[in-house]
Amino acid sequence: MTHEIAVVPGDGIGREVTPAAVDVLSALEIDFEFVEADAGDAVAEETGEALPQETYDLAASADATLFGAAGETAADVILPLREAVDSFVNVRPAKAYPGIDAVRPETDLVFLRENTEGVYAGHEDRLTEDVATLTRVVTQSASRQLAEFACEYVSEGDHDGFTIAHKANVMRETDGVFRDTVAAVADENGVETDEVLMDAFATRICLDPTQFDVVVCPNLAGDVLSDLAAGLVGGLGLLPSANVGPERGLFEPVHGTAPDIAGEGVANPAATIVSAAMLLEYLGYDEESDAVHEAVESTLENGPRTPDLGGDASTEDVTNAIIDRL
Ligand code: GGG
Repeated sequence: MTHEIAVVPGDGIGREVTPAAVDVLSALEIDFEFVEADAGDAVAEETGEALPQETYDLAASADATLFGAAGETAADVILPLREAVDSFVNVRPAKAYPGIDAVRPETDLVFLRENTEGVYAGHEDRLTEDVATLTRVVTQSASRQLAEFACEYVSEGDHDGFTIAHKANVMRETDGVFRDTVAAVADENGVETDEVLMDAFATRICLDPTQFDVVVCPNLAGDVLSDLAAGLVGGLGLLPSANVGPERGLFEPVHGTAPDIAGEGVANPAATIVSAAMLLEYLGYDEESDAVHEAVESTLENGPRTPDLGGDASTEDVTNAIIDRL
């Protein structure tokens, strides 16, 4: 069976780390057909359109999409691409790896981030030169879908329950709906939960990340808190993500375009390659997914490493080392 994989490198280091992940997937004995498509700042400059219709259609029909990074046009690229695959949750594991210098080497968290609404729903207005507004959308239906996924996630994995991170003491209506709906679904499913205010959560994971395991959060909170967790484990070059939908998914590193190092060939490909391992698991290739995870872990521990992790290796050196270990 052939799996069609849409490959959308985007901008900046997305153009370096995405081909690296494709090389790793190509090294496996799985019948993939990779179809590359444009999106992002460069194509927007050329054509006026950050996300060409054919790229959207490809993501909407391919078995899975591998995405790199979006820059200035992130809202016009990544949000519609997540919609194209009907993704309702962004799974962002943040764990420290052996041998990597981390602020909190004991970190092992998974963020389950709501992926369709909140302040990323796109309802922003410029009313006057002085005043800009943003409408935050939270629905019971999206919160329920996320919570059902979270219940299944913790039941299938080795997790006791999950934490709901919110700010319902201030955003009483929107985060009230979020917190109450997620807690009710967990209750219906016999899954244990606790809750934490998201600002307190930010402090607590810096002091002791072992207090938490699986964290269910609204859209913006998941984006910000997972980047904070990246700082605890050694940097954004290490965090993968899976945008999961009922029938397809989009897999991307948490990092952006890193314009300061783009084009130098030294971007850390680990986050994108682990995202590709999540793609393998999504398609049912558990053994191959484990093998990629192990090859990445071993390479992070033993080298070579890119400069963000204190090494002097190139993206290509690291990718080849991972492929050799597969
Ligand atoms: N590959 C991740 C990426 O391109 N990040 C840029 C960004 O701004 N993302 C916002 C988001 O993840 O919602």
